[in-house]
Amino acid sequence: MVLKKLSEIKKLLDNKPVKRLVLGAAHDLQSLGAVIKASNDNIISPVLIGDEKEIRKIASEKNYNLENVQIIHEPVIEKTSEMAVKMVSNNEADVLMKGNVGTSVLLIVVLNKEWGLRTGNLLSHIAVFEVETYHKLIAVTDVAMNISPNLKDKISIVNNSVSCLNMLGVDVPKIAVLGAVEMVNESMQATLDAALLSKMNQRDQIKNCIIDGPLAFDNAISLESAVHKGIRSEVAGDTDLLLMPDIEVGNVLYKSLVFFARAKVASVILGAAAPIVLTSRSDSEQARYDSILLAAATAK
Ligand code: COD
Repeated sequence: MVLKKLSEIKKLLDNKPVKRLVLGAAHDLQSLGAVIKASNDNIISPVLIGDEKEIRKIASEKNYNLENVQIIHEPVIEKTSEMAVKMVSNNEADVLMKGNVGTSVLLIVVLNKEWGLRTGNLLSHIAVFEVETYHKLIAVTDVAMNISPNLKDKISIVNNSVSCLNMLGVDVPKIAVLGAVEMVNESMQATLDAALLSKMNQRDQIKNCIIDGPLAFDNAISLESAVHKGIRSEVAGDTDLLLMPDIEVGNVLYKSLVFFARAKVASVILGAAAPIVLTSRSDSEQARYDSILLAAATAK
């Protein structure tokens, strides 16, 4: 199955149980809007943790109905992340969502050794884009969690992403490992990692996907561009997942797609005990709603 639009993820949730989502630091206009919409659409049943007065103020300004929404009053923002994470580790929630709190603040709480959401896997971020000029959804990783992944980390990031894409109906994802060039250059670590990942995939050390790299961005997404450069590749022009060299490149691509290309995006942290919706401050309410869809589709 090939999905072209993020809204199609909703179909994957038909006949599946409604997921319990906990939103920490819930006094956040856009997150609250997305959560209420997803609740009204029967995708999630939400629990909001935060300053109840603030939450109700936003809701009344926006005319949100909080009648069927559980609110846990906690005015100290720092405590809300801990409470939300503990709800997930106690199996009282299926999805964690970041509200009005910094990304690294929440991630540090998630990684707490005693009661955090570690599973022994590397946690990684995936962003799934709907770009008008591309023929299917395309995912990008890691643009928000792992700062400078090494080869071992990249293998884990690939495995996390493959499981996520499988749940979106992509059985054998095509993965382009990006570099600045498509030739191996011993001075560019990204090209060395890409070549190793491709060979490991050929030898079945990394399974259930087709990996090619190094590929430059243009050959990864355009067959014409690959042919023009004489590159023979099963992945070129039909990529499902772009594996980024590091967080800087990934984050710039993410923002370029959203702001220049007006792409829609859904994103989630994978590899933890439950999916984590971790949108950034500049993400729209729609992006937050689509991220909830993605998290619900990938939750156990
Ligand atoms: N998966 C599993 N465990 C991890 C991961 C991971 N991805 N990252 C760190 N850990 C574990 C380590 O094994 C260690 O036990 C502990 O957590 C601390 O590790 P450090 O010291 O390397 O990590 P921290 O605490 O300094 O930072 C972890 C963050 C995730 C907070 C850090 O990597 C970070 O700030 N990432 C970028 C977040 C960000 O600013 N994104 C914004 C983009 S919008």
